Parts: sequence; C-alpha cells; structure tokens
Amino acid sequence: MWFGSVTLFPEMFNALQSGIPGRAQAAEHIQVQCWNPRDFAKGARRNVDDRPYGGGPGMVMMVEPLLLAIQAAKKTAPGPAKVIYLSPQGQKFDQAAAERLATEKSLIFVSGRYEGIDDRLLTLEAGEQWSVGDYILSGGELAAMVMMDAITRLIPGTLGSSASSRQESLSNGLLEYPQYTRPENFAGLAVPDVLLNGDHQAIDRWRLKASLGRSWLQRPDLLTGREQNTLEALLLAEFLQEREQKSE
Ligand code: 4H6
Repeated sequence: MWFGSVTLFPEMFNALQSGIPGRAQAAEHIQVQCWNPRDFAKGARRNVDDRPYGGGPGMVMMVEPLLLAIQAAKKTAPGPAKVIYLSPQGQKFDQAAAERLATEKSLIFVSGRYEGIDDRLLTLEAGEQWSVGDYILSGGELAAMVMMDAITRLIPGTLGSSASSRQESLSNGLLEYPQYTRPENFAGLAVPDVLLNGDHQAIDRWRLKASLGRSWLQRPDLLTGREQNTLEALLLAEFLQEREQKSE
C-alpha cells in the first residue's frame, strides 16, 4: 500500500518508523511519502494561510498550495489514489472502514492546520472526509497516522503470524479477554487457575466468557447490534452469576 501525506509537518510522520508500521516500511509492505504545501506556495513569503473571509478568529489554509501538493502526490502514486481529508466533520473511522480502505492501492491523506481548509478544496478535489473521533486536534496529522497504522495492520505480511491469528480471534466484535504473564502471583493477585492447567477447550471457554463479560460491562453497545449464539448466551449468564456471587 502506498500512503501519500499532504502536510505542513512532514517530520511528524517519522513516528511511523517505529514498531509495526516501521517494520512494514522496511519490508516495503507500505510506503509513506510526504508533500509539503509550503513547497508549492507562491510569493517571497510562501504563505500557506490567510485570514477568513467574513472575519473571525484565526487563519484558514489557502486552497492553491494544498491543491498543487495533492496533484504532485497523485502523479507519484502508483495508480489512481483515493484522497482522504481528516476532519472533525468526517465519517467516523472504525475497524470496518480500515478493512475497506486496506483494499486500496494508494491513499493520499490531507492534514489541515490553523482553523481548517478553504472549503473550495473539497469541491475541486473529490475525496472522502474521515474523523478518528469526536474531539478536536491541532491538525489532521495524528488522525492520518491513526488511520495509516490501523490500515497497515490489515495488509498481509505486516503482522507476525502470532499477532495475525490473534487479530482474527478479536474481529468477533467483542472486547479482548484479560492477559497474564509471569509471575503466577503478584501483589497477592493470582493468575486464574484455568489458564495454568493446559486444558485448551476450558481456556477458550473462559476467554470467550471474559470477552462477553467485559463487553457487557464496559461496551454494552457492542452486544446490542450483535447476533448471540446459545453458547455465548450461556457464558454471559455464567459471567453475570459469578460476578453476583463475588459481590455477595
Ligand atoms: C480540518 C478542518 C481531524 C482539519 C479543521 C482533524 C480532529 C480530527 C482540522 C481542523 C482535526 C478528527 C484545525 C479545526 C484546528 C480545529 C484539523 N481535528 N481543525 N477528529 N483538526 O479526526 O482547529
């Protein structure tokens, strides 16, 4: 997958040189290339922002330097590229969106700064607007990197085999089950017995029960939209009963 990034702060994208995205870049599963609108700005001052028409506080990103940077990125992209604007007004990014976008060959992420972008850019350059959540960031860069990271993990070969099989087990729409490693006892807290005796059927059952229980407690919205089979209904009932007993 080829990622283009249109940004006034290209150095921020060095963060993707660490961890899984870093390894994916080294192995050329992904490529990240940045374009700075400043390099396409006109005049001695190379301005990329200006005051908003109609007045008001702050500055707005000018359309021309952004448009030229996107056009340059498109020329370098291997094949047709989808343009993505990061914005608080975008569609909410989630795992399903990551899965869809992971099937594209090239994506160009456009990160706004200041109070936002001249709206004519969105008219001139068709694309999709995405938001990583209902909060305001100082710029689109961190949102772009969130999307790039989530998409990278879905590209075959980017995760080790252990992580990729685990990822599949988690795409059941539930929260993760709790994990433990050595030591067996710490600060008076023991690892649950079932995880120590090597009965893999019992372990799978315990983990599914814990996933259902956590989801019910912390993210009930995950369960409402979801088909539940008889085993899951039984395990959730068991979880709630055991929780009741503990609190007595
Ligand atoms: C476009 C328009 C994405 C981009 C305005 C971007 C949150 C998200 C930005 C702005 C972003 C998200 C500039 C408006 C700073 C507020 C960049 N914030 N802003 N949730 N900010 O995905 O001022």
